[in-house]
Amino acid sequence: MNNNNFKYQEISNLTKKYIDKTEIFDMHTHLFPPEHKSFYLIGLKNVLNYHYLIAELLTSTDVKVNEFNLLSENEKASLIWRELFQKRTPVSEACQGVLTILKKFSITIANKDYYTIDKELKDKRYTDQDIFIGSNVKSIVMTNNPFDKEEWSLFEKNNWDRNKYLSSLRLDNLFFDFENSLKIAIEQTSNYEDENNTIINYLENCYQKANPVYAAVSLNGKDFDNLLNDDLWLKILNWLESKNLPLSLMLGVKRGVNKNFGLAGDGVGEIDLKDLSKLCNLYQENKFLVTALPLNCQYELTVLARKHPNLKIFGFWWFMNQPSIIEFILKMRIDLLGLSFIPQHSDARITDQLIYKWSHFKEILHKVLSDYYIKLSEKNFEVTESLIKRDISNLLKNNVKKFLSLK
Ligand code: RAT
Ligand code: ZN
Repeated sequence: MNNNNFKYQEISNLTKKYIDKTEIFDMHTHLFPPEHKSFYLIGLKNVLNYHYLIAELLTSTDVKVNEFNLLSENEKASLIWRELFQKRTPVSEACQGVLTILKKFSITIANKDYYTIDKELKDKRYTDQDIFIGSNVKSIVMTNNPFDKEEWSLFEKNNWDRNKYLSSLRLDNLFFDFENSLKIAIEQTSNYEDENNTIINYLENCYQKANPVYAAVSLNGKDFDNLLNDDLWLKILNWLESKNLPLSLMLGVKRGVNKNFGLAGDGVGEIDLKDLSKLCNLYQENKFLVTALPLNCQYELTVLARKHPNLKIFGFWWFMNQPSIIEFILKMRIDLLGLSFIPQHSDARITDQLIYKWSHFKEILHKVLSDYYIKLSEKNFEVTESLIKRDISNLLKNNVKKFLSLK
């Protein structure tokens, strides 16, 4: 090995070392603590019943959605295993995720059916804490819907770890179910003012109970119009500013592209990012976390993040979370923004998924980041161990914590 090759190998090794070692702050998940029993999801049955896999099953096999819906959760998991992992080659990102999880638990799968594998995995008796440690995730942000009473009852309990499971206020219901949202707000607040102030008073109550680190909405173009022009949203944005809470915008979803598929039936919608720029200009004291679903708006979004200091890009959302897309867009983000964005979130719905969502991403981050360091080194810029450590800490936790004003 010549001197340069030796140096490059060292850079690659150090990059890997700190990517593996750095504790992650996962800023968007759908996870809940084990104490919130009916919402806590763990184990192979749930991993296989992931809506990404259900959509794949219903579009790549002869299984009919009506028949599928009649099955028990175990029967569904067994069918998904048979159809996608035994009869077909599990190359999709969602399928490979399942394999990564099983490998992490040293479970061999050849010629085994779902029930056998499930029993072997259950025998490991692992907890959420084991998964957090195994994937090096220190804390996660949940998605908490204040307009779902049963889900929200989590905040009536005090027996769970609030430092590990942080809260975010998910406000989608205000768009698609305003009447019921208002009803809940009226029920839960004592003195009724007008509609909009009642919602704000309720959000204030929720804030006191849950201590959220941001509020969030997923939007299509039409909803974005509302956000810009609606009186209620003007009030919400002012309230968020007063609390120093960012608003997370998950842009470009089209709900119910195939309504028969339920949760697995959402797709990609339209979004005009000129509206995002308008929002950032109109509300300069508000902070916006933004991720977008359409591939064709990623470049414009990255450019906007260079123009608006109150806009922070995060993660590879949903259909964007595929290795080929991640590698390409991650490089574009670095080329335009340096290392000043939030590169990933897991979107995990089942606790075990933290394992694969993060390990798959880390593999790409290692490859991409090492290449940048090698290029810098070729230009006589000294890439030291402490620099690598600092950058990776920023990418995996500090950038997001700083934007959320967390210690
Ligand atoms: O990626 C997903 O699991 C989607 O179903 C959505 O939950 C999305 O992440 C969202 O938060 O709306
Ligand atoms: Zn999500």
